[in-house]
Amino acid sequence: MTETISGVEQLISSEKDAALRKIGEKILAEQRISFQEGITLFEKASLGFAGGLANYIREKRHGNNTYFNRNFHIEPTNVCVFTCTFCSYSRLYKNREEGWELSADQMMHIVKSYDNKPVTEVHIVGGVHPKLTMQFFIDVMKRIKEHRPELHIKGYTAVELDYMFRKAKVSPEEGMQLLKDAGLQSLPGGGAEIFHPDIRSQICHDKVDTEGWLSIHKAAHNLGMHSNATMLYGHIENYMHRIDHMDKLRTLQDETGGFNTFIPLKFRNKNNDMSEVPESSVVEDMRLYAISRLYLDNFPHLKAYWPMLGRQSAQLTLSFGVDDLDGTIDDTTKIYTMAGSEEQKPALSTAELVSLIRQAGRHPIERDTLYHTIKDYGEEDLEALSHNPQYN
Ligand code: V47
Ligand code: SF4
Repeated sequence: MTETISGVEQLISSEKDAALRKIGEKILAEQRISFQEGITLFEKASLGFAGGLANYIREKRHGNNTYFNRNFHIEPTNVCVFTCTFCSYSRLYKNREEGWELSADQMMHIVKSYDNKPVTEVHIVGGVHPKLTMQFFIDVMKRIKEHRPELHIKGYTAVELDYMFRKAKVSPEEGMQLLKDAGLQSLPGGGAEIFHPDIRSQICHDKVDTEGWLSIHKAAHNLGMHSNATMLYGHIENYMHRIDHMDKLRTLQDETGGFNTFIPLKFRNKNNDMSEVPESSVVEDMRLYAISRLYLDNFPHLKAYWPMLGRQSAQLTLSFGVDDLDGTIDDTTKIYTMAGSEEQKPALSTAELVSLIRQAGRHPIERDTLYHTIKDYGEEDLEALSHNPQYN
């Protein structure tokens, strides 16, 4: 498991391709790789080569530590004005009787159902309902904060925010300040998909564009908030589109330093308008994680979202650059279940998540949203943990 410097030197020197050897040497020397070198990695690097380098970087930054948090999700609605072709989850407003819409009281009911549980974060993300206003979400967040002030609110993708801000006729800067004042603390990474216009115009032509997505995250960063960034991969994009996406994120991160985590999201093809597009192989998934770790040299963390990848693939990613497995999630998240993930009931207790990380030879650390350590589970007795109701 542990990637030693001599092991990586050997990996690089035994590589037959000169361009890859050069990239390997740059990475070893902590030099940034170029756009073209990112593409070369996708075109030529074997899983072993990309993975070995990514694991070296991952261990240099985080050692054996693997982070997770204890969170729960609220999906206020799956009614959505947009028509992303990959989405299995949303229902148009005209078909809203097939979907769901939670009232503020129903959202508070979910929050209160966690009253005696040691969760640290609520993740709020959903469709873009034409009747839910910014004021509605401001009121809900104020109620959450009144009820449980220490609960970190990570909420609303740039897609939801862009729509809210436009309807409320406020700029991203003004809107973000209002939401921050109401209790919003960080942004999830959704809605990024693929930034390149050739792909964006085909898979999500009507929602926030690339500039809009980036400017909303920039506005949040400028207010001292942190955010994540995703990339929906493994459909009709090519290697250049992937690197273009990461390059835009790397550039903004150089400017603001506000991103915590990059989260590649594997396209799942059930029940959507892209069902004819085959899903990527596990080998391609792992190469993608590894190359992301190498390209995004200024992102502190790389996350595998286990409800979408499945538990075994998520364990495997821990050897390909990933240092974070998101959280303990109950079965309240529907977005991947509906898109065909293996995880039809995505719920893992803390004891199960700790055990999954330990089985992969890593050291589990419970973190808060901003990656402060809450508890080190390296030496914890798993048997005792699995019988303790606080961890189940
Ligand atoms: O933007 C939709 C993706 C995202 C499919 O920040 C799909 O911690 C695969 O934002 N196949 C929303 N993916 C989810 C999201 C998120 C998830 C986990 C963690 C965080 C975080 C954020 O879900 C969308 C889209 O890219 N998605 N449909 C699909 N068929
Ligand atoms: Fe709406 Fe998000 Fe689905 Fe697109 S991915 S249709 S924005 S819920």
